[in-house]
Amino acid sequence: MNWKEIDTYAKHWIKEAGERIRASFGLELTVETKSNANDLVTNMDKATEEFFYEKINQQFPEHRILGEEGVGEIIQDLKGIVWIIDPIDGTINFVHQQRNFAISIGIFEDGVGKIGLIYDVVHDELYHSFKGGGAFMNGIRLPDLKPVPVKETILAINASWINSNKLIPKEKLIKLVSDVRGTRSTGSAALELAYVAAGRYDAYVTLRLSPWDYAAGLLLVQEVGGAVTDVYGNDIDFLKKSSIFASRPGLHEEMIDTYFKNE
Ligand code: 2AM
Ligand code: CA
Repeated sequence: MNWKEIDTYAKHWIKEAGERIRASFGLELTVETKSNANDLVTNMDKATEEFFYEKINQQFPEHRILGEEGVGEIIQDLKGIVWIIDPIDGTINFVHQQRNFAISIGIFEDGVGKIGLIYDVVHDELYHSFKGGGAFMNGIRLPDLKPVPVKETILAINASWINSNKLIPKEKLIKLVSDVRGTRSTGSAALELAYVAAGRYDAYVTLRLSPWDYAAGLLLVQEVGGAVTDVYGNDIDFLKKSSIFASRPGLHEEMIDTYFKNE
């Protein structure tokens, strides 16, 4: 398998897709809802996923695609090469802000993550990782993550999880947000994970994400020595929805034991 070639095409296509999204800002957007009134999808989500499908299918017909908008075939295993794609992660931000969204692509071989790509379209920042080869932002290598104590942590968390969730007692999350130095919420899981990889956030916790939201970000964070599991410390199954906890090394165990595990 020529991974250098796959990597070059993937980077080229993600930039081209971003260019198309930027060009769409002047045009009228069609917004529809999916599972609920806050679950948005636009014509650009669909067009962008179709763009990747056509490019990948033409260049690498044996590769498969697991995409949020369901353009590829139904995927029930990760045999061979699978591209896990979120054409626009942070669709609410895309619709309301025209920023703080990203294209997210994780490329896997027989279930092993090889390439992670997250493109912050508006800021023209491309986060990229290659298994064993490091992680980069616009070609600049991201240094390995060093531990920080909880009291110095910038934690990315969406406030709605503190209000109600099925996995962690509310009181524990309230204690966590008061113990850390500060909390942030960006509204794009892919960007939040990219920021953990870049050291801008020290940890990110969320209680329900789909594979296309976290696949690329998980690879980026792991490539710089960070840890990514579910909130109880279990490995992630890339075919399932999951809670996600990503953080600097060291911090991971402490936060799970103190704030997430049910006694
Ligand atoms: P999306 O914009 O691609 O839908 C927002 O906090 C983050 O969570 C975004 O990355 C968003 O992805 C994702 N998200 C929103 N609703 C979700 C749901 N019901 N299940 C899984 N992920 C969701
Ligand atoms: Ca999406």
